[in-house]
Amino acid sequence: MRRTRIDALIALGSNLGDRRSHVESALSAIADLPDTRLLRASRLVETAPLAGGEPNQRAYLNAAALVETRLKPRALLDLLLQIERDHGRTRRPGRRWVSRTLDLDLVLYDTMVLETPGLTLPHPRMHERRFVLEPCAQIAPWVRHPVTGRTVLQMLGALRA
Ligand code: A4P
Ligand code: MG
Repeated sequence: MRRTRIDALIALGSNLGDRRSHVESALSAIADLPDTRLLRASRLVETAPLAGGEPNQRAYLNAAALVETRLKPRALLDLLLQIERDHGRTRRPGRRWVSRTLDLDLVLYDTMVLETPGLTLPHPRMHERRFVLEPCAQIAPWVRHPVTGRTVLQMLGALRA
């Protein structure tokens, strides 16, 4: 056994092309990751695009997945970025919040707090995003933010207030 199993939360989003197929196929790809088991997947939720991004974007389909993994966080993120590329995701430097076939964010990796150029944990904007917290609350409402100590359900409740 290489290392202990860790629970991680992944957020999925798509607003370009066949959104449902991209998100469902990404969930299958996550289930097939090495040393990783898909524990729970949320329903797909349609959400309005964030204001401030590219104008006139289509609505997103968002979802979340809870996995148990033996992969280290950077290895897990690299495989998630590969799944994005496999689904036609392209990036143009300097452009933010543009339409995408697939976005996979590593929201939480157990209680790890990390700030490196390529990976920040927890995801720095998770607590303020309904499109992340709502699907996460379907599958893992009890999971806590390692810095604030608040559960996913409490963070979602704070947005509703
Ligand atoms: N990166 C660092 N930490 C992480 C992490 N924890 N998880 C790095 C994933 N990636 C992480 O990501 C840029 C780089 O962040 C990656 O290469 C990785 O090394 P990106 O996906 O190209 O950036 P982005 O997604 O365009 O920007 P940003 O600010 O991360 O945006 P978000 O937060 O992903 O938001 N509206 C709705 N309704 N639903 C959505 O899903 N998504 C966005 C994008 C905007 N509006 C939306 C939605
Ligand atoms: Mg992203």
